[in-house]
Amino acid sequence: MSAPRRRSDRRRDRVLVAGLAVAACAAAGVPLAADGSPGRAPGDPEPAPTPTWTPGTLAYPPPPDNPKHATMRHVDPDALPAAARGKITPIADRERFRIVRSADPRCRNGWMTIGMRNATHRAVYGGLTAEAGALRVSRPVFATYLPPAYEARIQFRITAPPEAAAGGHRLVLRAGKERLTVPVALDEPGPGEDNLACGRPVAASSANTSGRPDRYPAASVTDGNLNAEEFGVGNGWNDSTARRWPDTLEVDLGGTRRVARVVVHTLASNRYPPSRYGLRDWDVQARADGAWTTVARSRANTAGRVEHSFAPVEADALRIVCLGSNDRRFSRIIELEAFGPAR
Ligand SMILES: [Ca+2]
Repeated sequence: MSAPRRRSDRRRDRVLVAGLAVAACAAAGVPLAADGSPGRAPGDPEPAPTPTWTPGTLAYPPPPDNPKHATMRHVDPDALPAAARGKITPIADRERFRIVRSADPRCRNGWMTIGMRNATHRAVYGGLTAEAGALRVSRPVFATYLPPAYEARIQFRITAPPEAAAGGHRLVLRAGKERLTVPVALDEPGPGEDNLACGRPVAASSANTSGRPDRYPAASVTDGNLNAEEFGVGNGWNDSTARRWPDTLEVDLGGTRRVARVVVHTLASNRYPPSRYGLRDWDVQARADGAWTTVARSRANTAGRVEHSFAPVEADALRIVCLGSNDRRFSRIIELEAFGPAR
């Protein structure tokens, strides 16, 4: 029976493993990864980045000049359909896609996850292209190192410019020698489908700047951008009163509107999962004749997106009264959407 290992031995082993992983990544040309468990919460002062490696997942910290963010994960080649084996293929998280022609052009867009899969036996530097004709894509080219039996995914936005005609469009993804076509429907908004909060002015009880006023702007919660990977670089609000609640975020609807549904998107990125950094407890309130009424509540939330449906109310403003977050420190909201009744 071996003697108990001393703490200094265990620490030495951990340093050795971390050093080997960093060296292996550097040798392979892999961007070094965040471990998904930063000691610093969003809103705290920026520390020097600490590269680490988590087996099975590579999360790319967003560098200042490229806030887009990729997730890499292992796939079992034997579990893939026969047509995908031995190839580099484009992938998408849905077979068809729909965009609503909202009144505000900022919200004439939709999000999906796209990427590519390497089901060959060799590492490649893979390239994915995306094009959608009259529609705009947030990322026409995505290139990354891709080990064998890995896939890389990114959040991806398709936007309909004002001149794009309603009707059927298509998104074409190409990677390796393969092509994937995703039908995209561009529809006029039906009842309850136009986002009443889109582009409307926002007022927050406090706003965290962490030295830069454009890091966590409250106005970004109505800009139509749902990409939480851009949190800290301009998309998403973070209050400035650590460990103190309530915090409030208020959207002026610009006149009395009939509201029956509110969707709250809290922080939910690869690096900052909602179960650890997202908003946990809040009330949704609607203002009529200057008085606020609570129309919905969330308690003990751990999801990134929460949809509240309630009996329709007439309101000229909405606010989220934030009562707690999963890290017990800050309130964080990426986007707030509001819709009228469906009929
Ligand atoms: Ca936003």
